[in-house]
Amino acid sequence: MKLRGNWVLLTGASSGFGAAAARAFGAEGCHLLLGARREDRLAEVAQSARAAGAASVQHHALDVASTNSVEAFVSWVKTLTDRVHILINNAGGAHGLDPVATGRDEDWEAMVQSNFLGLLRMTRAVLPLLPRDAGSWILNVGSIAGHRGYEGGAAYCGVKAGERLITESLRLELNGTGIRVGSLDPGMALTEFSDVRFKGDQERAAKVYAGVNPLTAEDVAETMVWMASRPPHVCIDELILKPTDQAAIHKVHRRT
Ligand code: NDP
Ligand code: 8X3
Repeated sequence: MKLRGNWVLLTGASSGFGAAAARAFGAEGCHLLLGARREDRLAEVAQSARAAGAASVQHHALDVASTNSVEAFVSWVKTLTDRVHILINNAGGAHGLDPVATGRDEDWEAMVQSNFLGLLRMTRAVLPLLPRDAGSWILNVGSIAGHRGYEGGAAYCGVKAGERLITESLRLELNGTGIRVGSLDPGMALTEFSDVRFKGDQERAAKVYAGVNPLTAEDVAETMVWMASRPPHVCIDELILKPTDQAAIHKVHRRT
């Protein structure tokens, strides 16, 4: 289906997948509603999405870890449109790579708040705006970390596994409404993900991708557009997207 003229709401639009998705949906002629905490970055992304061909681009501060912020954001959305055809729940990320034995409350809480509760809060708030029987979408960003645990990943893997089950539960709850619900679960992708996980330690972040050809944010954004543009009777329930170099979460081919 053509996406031109659709209203697309993107969380976590200030960098990585969200920023690339703003440009990709913009190039399809969509109206864009962008949210994240860093408004200066949102303004830059908005400019590049306009240049890519978006029908309109608006942005507003959003912290998905706060119900008040989510409600304020959606009130703002309602001043611009009475419908959102595509909700992309992308905001989130990992904080730390500590084993459970030395894990920190603030890291765990940040991961639960953004990846898990943020997804629930945004979906609850936007659901009344999603058209019924019109091929609309709730597209959640999961991870291969939600399919398999790894050392140091307990909380992150846990919240991403939770994302898969929220997605499945929502699909059951919304059956018969025409609203599609799916999960896009990428593997290793070069974004600000590891900078955030390692709290700005860029050397440590760079090591994650050393000698590997990771996914790019654009690879992920292109896949979002492909999922969203399937005919209305087609729902991609779950899609795993990995770099060829990453055969499994632990099995990564490195050239160095
Ligand atoms: P980035 O760090 O580049 O982007 C994360 C985005 O999420 C930023 O726009 C950030 O904006 C936003 N965000 C984080 N917390 C909040 C919050 N509380 N409220 C609102 N926005 C928030 O990483 P990616 O683009 O890689 O990550 C996007 C999603 O993809 C995440 O859910 C991540 O877990 C997932 N993912 C990433 C993979 C990877 O290897 N890169 C692989 C698989 C999944 P701001 O800080 O301005 O609020
Ligand atoms: C990000 C992928 O493997 O770093 O979700 O957890 S991984």
